[in-house]
Order: sequence, then structure tokens, then C-alpha cells
Amino acid sequence: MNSPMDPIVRRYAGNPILTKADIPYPVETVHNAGMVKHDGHTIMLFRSHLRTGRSIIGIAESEDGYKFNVRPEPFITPSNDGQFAEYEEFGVEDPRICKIGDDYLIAYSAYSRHGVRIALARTQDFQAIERVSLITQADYRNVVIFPEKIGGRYARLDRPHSKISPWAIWISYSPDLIHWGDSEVVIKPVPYHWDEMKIGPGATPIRTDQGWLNIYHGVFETMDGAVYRLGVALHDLENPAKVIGIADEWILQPEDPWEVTGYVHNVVFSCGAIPEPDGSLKLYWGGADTVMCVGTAQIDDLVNLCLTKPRSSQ
Ligand code: BMA
Repeated sequence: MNSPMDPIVRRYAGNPILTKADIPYPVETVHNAGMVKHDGHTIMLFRSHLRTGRSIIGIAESEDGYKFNVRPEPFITPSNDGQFAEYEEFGVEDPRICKIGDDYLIAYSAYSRHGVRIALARTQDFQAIERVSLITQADYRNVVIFPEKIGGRYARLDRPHSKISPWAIWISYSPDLIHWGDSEVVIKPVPYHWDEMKIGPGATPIRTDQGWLNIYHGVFETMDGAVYRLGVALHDLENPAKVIGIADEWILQPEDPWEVTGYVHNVVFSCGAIPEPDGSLKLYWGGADTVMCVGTAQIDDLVNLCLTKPRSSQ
């Protein structure tokens, strides 16, 4: 349990844990990594900007979740084949990983002259990768798939891009990972609040006894540009469209020098967190779209924040 003086997310003293200096091929950034445990190792799929300004996805592995070894080759680069080539022309970004059965599903942003869509790929071993489908139209970002079927269907949170209403978090369902529907909005930004400009799902939802823990990002526009922070919400286990509570306060904001300054200033952005058997959580985030960082939190503390200090407006 954290005391009122402790931060709810404790930054690792060795941050940043991965930078462009660690990558054995030329890149300018290392950030917004999807995370999962596979065969006892922690897998990190991280985004990097090339010097063209376009992004690719690399892979690193770790025994302890802090020290990562980067593979010599990137893991996902824009496809040269058919439909995927058309929609990945400008790059692949921000992967989220979900383990379901023996499959690891990787949902990532596919950028092209047609906008940004979400592509879904599948692997069982983080060696071979198979592209499954493009699962949204343009413009969508931030798809996280729940790590188990709910009511017999796959479920996901996502964030359509809309200029009419503030960018909000939606839920959709699918029988087969290809066709998605029954969509509805589940969390909206709150006016004059740290997430007022836009919000989006971050880490793959984490099952707790009290509900699905959703670590999301929220953006606030200032005179000096946007500030990206992280917050938490709790969704009903059987019906995740029902939000039990959304913490009023953010859980992490840009504070370290490599979060405040970099490729994009004032950004902490998460695409993955790993729950540990002892009830703790390793939360990973990109700092200033430039480096990867990690911190720890108690899952109970995050759940309690949603339950005991919720926003008044949902
Ligand atoms: C969002 C996405 C993220 C990025 C963030 C801050 O729109 O592009 O990949 O981390 O902006 O630049």
C-alpha cells in the first residue's frame, strides 16, 4: 500500500532502460513498446523512428524486465505484400501485445496516405509473424485486445479519431478477430481536466478480482503544446462496456528530463504493462517519444484509486 507521500508509480532508478544507443541498426528513437511475458522472458516490441521520419518495430528480450537485449534485426517493418503494403506505406507504430491461448496478438498502427488504421498480426514464438487483418478503417489508434474472450467473443478498446467530439475510448467485439462491431463509447475526456483534449487505451487490460484495469493516456493542451499523462480506469469483468470507476488523478506525468524533453516534449505514453505474481505491476512507457522507461506499482493501489477517488463525471 502506498502512503500519501509515495508516488503511486515508482520510477526505476536505472531509467531510461532502452535508448537508440542500444539498437544495432540506425534509429532515432526507442519508445511506445508493447510488452508481454513469453517462456519466462519479458518481450518488448518497441517503436523506432528511422531517419526518414517513418517508424518500424524492433524486438528486445529480458530476464528481469529491466535489462533488455535487442535483436539485430527489426521485428515488424512495413509490408511489401498486397493490402498491408498499401496501408503500411508510411510506417508501423505503437504495438500492443495480447496473449490469448497459444497466440500472441499484436495490434499496431499502420500509417499510409489513407490515414492511420490498426493492423493485427499473430505470432506464437516471436520468431515467425503472420499478418491477420486490418481491423479498423481510418482513422483509429490505440487498439488493446482483452486477453480473454468475454461472453464468447473477442473484445477490444480503441480510440477513433474525431474532430466533432473529443477523442474518446470505445469498445467493440468480434467473433473471429476480423469482423468487429457492437461498438459503443465507454470513457470520454472531461472538460478542464488533465485528459480533456483526448484519451486513448494504453496497456493491454489487466484482469483483477475487482475488474479489468485499463491504463490509458490522457492529453491536456497547454500554451506550450500537449502534455501526455497516464491514468487508470476499472471495467466490469463480464461487461467491460460498464466502467466501474475512473481515477480522477493521473498516475504518471512527464517529470524526468528524458520525459520532458526529446523528440516530442512532455510525453509519457504506455503500450504495455506486466502484472507479476506478487501483485505488483511493471509499467512501461515511452519518454518524450525518445526512450523507454519502467516503473512499478501495486495493482491494488491502482484499483483503489479507481474505486476510492473516482472522477465525478464519467
Ligand atoms: C500520439 C501517438 C503516439 C505518440 C504521442 C505523442 O498521437 O502518435 O505514438 O507517443 O502522440 O507524440
